[in-house]
Amino acid sequence: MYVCGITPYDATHVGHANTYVTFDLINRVWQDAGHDVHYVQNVTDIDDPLLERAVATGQDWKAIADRETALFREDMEALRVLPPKDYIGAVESIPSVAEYVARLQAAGHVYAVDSDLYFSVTSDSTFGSVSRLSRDRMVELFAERGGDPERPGKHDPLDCLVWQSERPDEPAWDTPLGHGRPGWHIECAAIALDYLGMTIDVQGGGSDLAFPHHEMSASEAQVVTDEWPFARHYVHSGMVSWQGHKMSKSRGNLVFVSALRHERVDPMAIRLALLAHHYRSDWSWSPHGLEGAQERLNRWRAAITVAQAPSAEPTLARVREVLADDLRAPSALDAMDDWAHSTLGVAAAASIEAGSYATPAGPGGELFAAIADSLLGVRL
Ligand code: 5CA
Ligand code: ZN
Repeated sequence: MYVCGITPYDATHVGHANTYVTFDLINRVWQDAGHDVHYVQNVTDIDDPLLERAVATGQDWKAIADRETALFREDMEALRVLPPKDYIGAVESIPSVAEYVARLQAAGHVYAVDSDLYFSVTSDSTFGSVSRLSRDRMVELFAERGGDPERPGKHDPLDCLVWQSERPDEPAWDTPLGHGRPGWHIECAAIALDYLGMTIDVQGGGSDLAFPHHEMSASEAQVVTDEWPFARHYVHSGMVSWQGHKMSKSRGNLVFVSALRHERVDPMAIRLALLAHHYRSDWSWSPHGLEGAQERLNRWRAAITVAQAPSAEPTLARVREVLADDLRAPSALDAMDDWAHSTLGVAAAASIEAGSYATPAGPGGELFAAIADSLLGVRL
């Protein structure tokens, strides 16, 4: 599984967290089923937004990337997101990217516009099969999401940049392609090919990456290897909004995971607030949802301390069943609630204080805590 990582120019918000918790759930479900999961994630530690933030704040782009990447890893650890086996930066991948671009160029699939290099999307006869959008919609989204359909000299408006020659006051690396830096999509194609190879089971990210990012990466990988498909499944998690708009660093309507942690919000409550939504749905963050998640966490923690708790075996079977069915996390939480509810009784559940980690008092509680921990990533 290859999951697109952050561009580290600002802190991790709950939208990002929702995406990484989604893929963490896939990782956990696979591991629970006995698979040996090879999980790879990149970090886009050089790209336009990072350089723009550096200019705007007078900081060094590398210092921003290092700081925000470290904070992301801390946030993920707090949310109990299992780390990928390989966590790879764009900068360290530049020699490899340059090699793939050179191979594409030698085979006639890359051409120059001024001194920048572009990938011809028509060289992949299956181009468009990831996002399945109309051409008009593709052109529209390409312009919105970092592409340059209008640039003169391109053979097709959708052709994407694979190598950008050095610009004044911007970092550049010396490669056989010249002095410059990689385009975005080829970064993920190269890292996925280097660490996983063709064909991966899941290429993942938020739904805003379906086009152009995953479409372009897949085409580049397919053309350079002459194999198909790049991924068996493209899995896209829904967008989390706040104040009426998709949470985005460029708009600034953000709820940061680190800010919630500083307010002493239990990261396990944040995780439960995310898991209460099916991964493909778009939804709006709300303090109310977080309160509900904290109450649920309190109930579960209280329930495992009940000595005479019933067996949680049927709960385990149910949680496995609903997660195997299109990753229905909300139904998994319902199944957990049923056990907690019958263990506690409604009246007692209402009066539980927020607490820290609870200790199971019997075998029912022990199994319940183990399901929460290993399958859902929620430590009770
Ligand atoms: N570095 C690239 C991927 S190679 C990138 O898209 N970085 S990002 O920092 O902009 O986003 C990181 C991940 O969070 C992506 O999978 C993106 O789809 C997801 N994401 C961004 N905003 C939201 C949001 N509001 N809700 C849910 N997921 C989001
Ligand atoms: Zn990516």
